[in-house]
Amino acid sequence: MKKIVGIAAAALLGATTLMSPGSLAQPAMNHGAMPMTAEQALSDGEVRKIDKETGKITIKHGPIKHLDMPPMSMVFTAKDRTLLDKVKAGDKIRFMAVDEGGKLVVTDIQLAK
Ligand SMILES: [Cu+2]
Repeated sequence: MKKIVGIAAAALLGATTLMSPGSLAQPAMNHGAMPMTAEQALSDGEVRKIDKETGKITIKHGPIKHLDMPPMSMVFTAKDRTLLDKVKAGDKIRFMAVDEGGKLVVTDIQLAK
């Protein structure tokens, strides 16, 4: 009996995944929003400190593959200071960091869900 229930649940899960409009729409949306950075991925992080005066943000981040960086806490410069308006210390974020002549710049910040 237990086995039959398991199979039914798996079939249900499969059907839900196939029919969910969100899972289909998401990749297309991301692709359209960031055509220039298609080869780079957003990194996970947690905001530690924000300094709007200097446009700096301290992020405890996970591995950043395209920068060849292991997880650490470090200071980034915001490309646009308005990026800092939508987050606060303690927020879990996903962000795009790029190396601009040795300076690490955050070009995009999204709140992680
Ligand atoms: Cu780092």
